[in-house]
Amino acid sequence: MKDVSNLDEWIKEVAYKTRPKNVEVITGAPDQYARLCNTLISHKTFIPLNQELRPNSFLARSNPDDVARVEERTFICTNTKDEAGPTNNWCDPAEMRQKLDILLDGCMRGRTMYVVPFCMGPLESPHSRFGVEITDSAYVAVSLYLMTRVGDAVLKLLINAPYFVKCLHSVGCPLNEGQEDVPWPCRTDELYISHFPENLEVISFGSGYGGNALLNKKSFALRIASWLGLKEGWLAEHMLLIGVTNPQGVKKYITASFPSACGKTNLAMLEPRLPGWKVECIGDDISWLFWGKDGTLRAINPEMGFFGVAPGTSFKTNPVAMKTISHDTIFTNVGLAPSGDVFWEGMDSLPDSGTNWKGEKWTKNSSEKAAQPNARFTAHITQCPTLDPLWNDPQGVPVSAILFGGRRSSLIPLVREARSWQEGVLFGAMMSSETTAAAKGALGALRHDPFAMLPFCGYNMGEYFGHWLDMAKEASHRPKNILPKIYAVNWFRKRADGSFVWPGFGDNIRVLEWIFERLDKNVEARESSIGILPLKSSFNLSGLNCTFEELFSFEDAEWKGEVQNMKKYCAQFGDHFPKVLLEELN
Ligand code: OXD
Ligand code: MN
Repeated sequence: MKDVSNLDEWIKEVAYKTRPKNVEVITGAPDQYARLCNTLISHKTFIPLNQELRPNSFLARSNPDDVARVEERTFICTNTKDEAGPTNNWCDPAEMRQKLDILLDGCMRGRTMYVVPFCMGPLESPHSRFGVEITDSAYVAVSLYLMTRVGDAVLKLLINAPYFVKCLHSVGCPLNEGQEDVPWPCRTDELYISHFPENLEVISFGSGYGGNALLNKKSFALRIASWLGLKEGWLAEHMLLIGVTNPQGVKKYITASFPSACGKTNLAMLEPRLPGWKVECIGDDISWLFWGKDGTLRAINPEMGFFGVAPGTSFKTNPVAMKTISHDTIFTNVGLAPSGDVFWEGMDSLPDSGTNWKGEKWTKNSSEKAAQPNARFTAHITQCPTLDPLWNDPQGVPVSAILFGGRRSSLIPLVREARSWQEGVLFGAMMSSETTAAAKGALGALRHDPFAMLPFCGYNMGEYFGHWLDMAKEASHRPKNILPKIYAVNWFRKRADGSFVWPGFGDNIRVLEWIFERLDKNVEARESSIGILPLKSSFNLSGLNCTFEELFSFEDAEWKGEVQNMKKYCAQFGDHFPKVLLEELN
């Protein structure tokens, strides 16, 4: 009962401080979801879409300043700066609490405070973890309905859980008596996304955007969970999770880690362009990896929905996503067609005119984009037509291969295999990628993004590398001493004229085909200074408009530059950087 009183006390404490007009607990009932959507329509946050074309779906337009994750306002408030490490913004927890205390004082006045009990992972799984988000945003509450397991069923289990993560969110815009609300309240001038790992607590103030406000996702399932994983011996990763079946009917599970907006959703929903292959989806963004009773490394998707990037999604690039979002979907910051349906750049066909994401008139000759480049769709995982039968299995699925990738226009070959777990960890640590619209800031700038976790690691990244290495030590004590094989991939090499060499999307199955063959020891390969590479004779490029050399050739001298660069990067971690990784790099 300790935790119930804890929860009760916390809810009362937050309500006393923030002074909402009323408090509503999310039960998980469909009629509550429908009522909240109606509330959002009446506040003009939601525009209902054409019921015939896009049933039970809505368009939300954010404040134009609140469209992406804000990394410079994201803080890891560990007791010491060293625990947060050099790649996180650190703030002393007491100092941060003092600042937030002032901002939170009365911040929910005139609004409803929603209390959302949620479970990350299958209910009844020993690998799942619980949280409660308190928020004054109905948009956040309904998004959590689609993204996460919420409500009474969760609350019953949460009561007996050893702990839960406290997630407090406010848009920071109290309403005076009689004051009319705006469709998208936010305070981007006073933004704080603050994490207190030692207290299992997140406080987010000022933004309504998904990555800053849906605290179950990046804040809990990556930042706090990575910290929990370090303490408890598991991994919380920015990874998709798929089941891949070859034409002979052999199935393997694969995870892949790419930075934000680099194709995780597309790979998770891949429709193979090779006959006889099947890819089934468990998750498109986050995986939790742990040791199964049988000694294999296993994974679950802690989430239960997609929060995907809309622009670029089409029946050509990702038909499975298009089917997933054909109904019961919340769209944020896309265009609105005269038909009452949504549209965005890169869709199969665009209307001649419509309304852009800011609610302004748009025509196909407009210089401005119809959709904000980080426009999103939010939909429940069960709407995915290629959902894997084991998506909700409490024991997770065994992982055979782990892929690390980034957006690199040169140097990095299409695929290579690590000779050992240690070299694989180095592949992850050396990831760098050209930046995308998922976070506020410059686009296309090359930055180190180890394991695609740069904005999401809740503790010192040097220690995180060590934790990955330790997973292999752990494996040696298990009944089956097997670890997944690790691969580095890059779909984004460009030619001198700026065109992509690799067709990507459904043809990425060719890379998975080679990985399958390698896992089954069916194919020879070539050792090189940067890992194991395919032989030209055994990599399937038939029917494609690119050459093996364009995809795989590299200059040792250029790679030396990459290594030097990495050495400089490692230096910032000081003693926290594992020595064995440095040896591996040398
Ligand atoms: C996301 C992100 O929203 O990585 O998944 O930014
Ligand atoms: Mn992501």
